Amino acid sequence: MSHAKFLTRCLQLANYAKGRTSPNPMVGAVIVYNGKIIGEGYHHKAGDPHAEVMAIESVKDPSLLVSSTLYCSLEPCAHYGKTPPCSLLITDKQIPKVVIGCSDTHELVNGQGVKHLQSHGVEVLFSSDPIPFRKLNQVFFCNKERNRPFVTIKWAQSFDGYIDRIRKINENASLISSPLAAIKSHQIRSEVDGILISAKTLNWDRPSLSTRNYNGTNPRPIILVNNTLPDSSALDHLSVPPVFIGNVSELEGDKIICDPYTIEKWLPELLNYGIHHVLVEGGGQVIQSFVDSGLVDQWHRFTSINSINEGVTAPKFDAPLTMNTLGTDRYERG
Ligand code: AOF
Ligand code: ZN
Repeated sequence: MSHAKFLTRCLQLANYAKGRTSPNPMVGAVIVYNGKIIGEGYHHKAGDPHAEVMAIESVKDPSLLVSSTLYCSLEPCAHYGKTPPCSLLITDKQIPKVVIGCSDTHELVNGQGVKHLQSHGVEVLFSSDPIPFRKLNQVFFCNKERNRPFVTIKWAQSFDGYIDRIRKINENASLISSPLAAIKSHQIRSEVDGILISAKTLNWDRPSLSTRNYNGTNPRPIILVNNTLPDSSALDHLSVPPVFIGNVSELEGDKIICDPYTIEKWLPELLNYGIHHVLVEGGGQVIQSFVDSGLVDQWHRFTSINSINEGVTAPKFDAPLTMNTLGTDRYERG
């Protein structure tokens, strides 16, 4: 019997709620009797029942549960949060076997779910490959295990390695990547909770930081203030009110007052603003300082076919070469 097949179905189910479960993980569960799926469920959003509950409730003939196997993409929880513990429901229903994609490293679960199941005589197996299950909830695991938001960096560079030409303030930024890359980059924006740029980039580029080329929610702008203060007219262009970071006591609005250069000190505080995943968009120095601090979890790079001969150098980033194309650009990610 193939555990992999049913665990893959759990991943598929979990993904139905992509982008809607934060701060909770995406989780899918299936119940199998005699090699056939008799129940399925997934966690729809924080506060709603967990995947295991949805799967158990979907079974038409509950008398089969005592002879079934429950597959779930994440270790069943063991704590009373917004909902009661799934591991307790599993033992109450006398389900004899559970197959798990990966452990839940939430401090209140972290092996306690498995312990409860095993101490009640449930046979517990783990997937031989936890990676796809860890990857599914990489933001959640980063938040729980590193106590900070997951960090993605993204930039477009010319063929000869520049992210911008040399320009005067109020001259429009050069469009380096192709229109398809613009759609892709707004999709990337739609998957994060916050976009971080420096006040200098804000003043120069006057971005809206919206997802207008893609159907998605606009993330919260995060403005890193070091020497330059943000212009109020540039702030007016933003589609959502920002959070300021730095020595910013005089600025109105949400703010984290700190030394902006010690990223690891203020980054965790973004979690208090519901920012679990942050996209660092620029400028180049800000991206580089995240790279240098070892705080990059994921990256996207668009490389154009055009050279611009001089300009602002792209972040130096040691990434393996892959060759994907998007429109006329090379698109690499990792
Ligand atoms: C599961 N199955 O489908 C999910 C789990 O506040 P609560 O009660 O919703 O608990 C949230 C925590 O439960 C979350 O941080 C994570 O550790 C776990 N999520 N567990 O057994 C699920 N979504
Ligand atoms: Zn649960």
